[in-house]
Amino acid sequence: MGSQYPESRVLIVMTGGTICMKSSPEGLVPARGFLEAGMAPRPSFNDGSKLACQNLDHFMDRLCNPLPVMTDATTKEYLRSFRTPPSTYSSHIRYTLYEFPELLDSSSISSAGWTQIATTIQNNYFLFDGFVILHGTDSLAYTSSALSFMCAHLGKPIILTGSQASIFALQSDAVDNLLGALIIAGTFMIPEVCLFFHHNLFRGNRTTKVSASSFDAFASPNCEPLARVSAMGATVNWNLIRRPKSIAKFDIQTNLDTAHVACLRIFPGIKPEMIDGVLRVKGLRGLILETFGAGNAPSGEDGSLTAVIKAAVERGIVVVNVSQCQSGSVSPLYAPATVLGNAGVVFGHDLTTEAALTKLSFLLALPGLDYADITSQMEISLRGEMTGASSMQFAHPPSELPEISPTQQAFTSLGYAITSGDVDTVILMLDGDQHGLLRAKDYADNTALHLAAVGPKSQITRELLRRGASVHVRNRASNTPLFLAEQMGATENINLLKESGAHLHVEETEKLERNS
Ligand code: ASN
Repeated sequence: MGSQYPESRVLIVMTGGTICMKSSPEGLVPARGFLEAGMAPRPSFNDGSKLACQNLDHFMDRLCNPLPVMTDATTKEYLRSFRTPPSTYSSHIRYTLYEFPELLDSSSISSAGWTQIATTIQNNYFLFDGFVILHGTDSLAYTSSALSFMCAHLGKPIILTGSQASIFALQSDAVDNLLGALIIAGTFMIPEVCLFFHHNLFRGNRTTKVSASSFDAFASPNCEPLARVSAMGATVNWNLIRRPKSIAKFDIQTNLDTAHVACLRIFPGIKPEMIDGVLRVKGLRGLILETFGAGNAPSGEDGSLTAVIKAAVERGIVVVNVSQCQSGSVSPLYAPATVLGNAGVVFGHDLTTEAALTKLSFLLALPGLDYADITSQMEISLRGEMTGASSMQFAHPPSELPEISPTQQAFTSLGYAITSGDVDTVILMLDGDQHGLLRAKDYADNTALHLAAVGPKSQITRELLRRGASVHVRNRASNTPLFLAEQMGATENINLLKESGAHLHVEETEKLERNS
């Protein structure tokens, strides 16, 4: 069935969770066949169209940069794809679903499961525009946080979601959550690990599960949602979206060291021996301490509680202070928090426990970091997981920033400077940018990077990439900046774009071959 609208491509990865569960004598358990039984029969997930590219060999031939670990199985999965009807954004989302060999209740997820998810994304990174991970809600905030640290130089959306009731239940949040995640992943170039739930798109490493039964089960208490979905469509808060700003390709760090990190909640009456017991677990390398309010803990009789913590720090254990409160931050505001700081405890600012635990596991797994490197990295934001320390105590309420639409005049001037190779003017305009010029598009949906890719100065391409311009955005003809550069033979731009993770789509390679 033909359509006037373009298609984007999304890979859905099914790890398990209530969303795919069915009843069993033991209670709800994950069930296989989600694509055929849960999605394909629903018109909102399937417009009945066939995939244009039917032949496996043909498809494999046309793949650009196939990764060596790309498996036939994954490609066959891709060929079993379905397409949504056109969205509000005048495009279809074509998707397929890869089901993990073992589907989990997410309470059993582990570092190995996170590695499996990250590896699946890496193996298929070049084939899809975005990724949706279906996962149980119990540990969803942990997995979202872990993946955010594991994915470096991410250029495409990874959206995790699940549901509180199964897609096979009469009353369920499954369709809304999955459809919302799918449309956002296939429509908006949000290069972050996100969690979509109950109409909100959150930064994954800011989330926490707040309800065991409500459909409104997740919150992101210290960070506004990145986007909200309403009857009018999605409103993206582009001012909050982080973009990779280094010229580097997408990469993953696997095997987080969760085995040597613990988490302990302080309570009135806690004894030094209890804390010491945890701190002396064989091989322990890190402890997340959930303290009262702004980071306070009892110091114990004659400072005995502080003493056991100080001794552990001296043994090289990284102890991180996070608050038991849902929102706000730990800081040396009160004496007890300062005492902990003086004992060598790291201030975790407004990190959630989930983010603190996974971040520390991530840093402990990174090769070549010593104690000082790890503690200093714990105090700074790596993936937007914490608010800057200085804005903590007297933060103004977040302003209602309107979505900034660039004036056509500003973009036209920028386009002129790019095409005439006027590096100074381009830098001046980007430095003083009030219009969202990196995302702005011309009449043919070309971004500044599309124009620079065929412009006379590769330095301009570099400046745009350094500021976070996306290499994956396509213009109206469905072409990326790399395709335009290849078409022109602009070698320096081609190299720069590839170094930043750009790759060609199957159709683009075919077009280049036809025209050569
Ligand atoms: N126990 C389920 C899980 O996390 C809960 C859910 O998905 N709503 O897998």
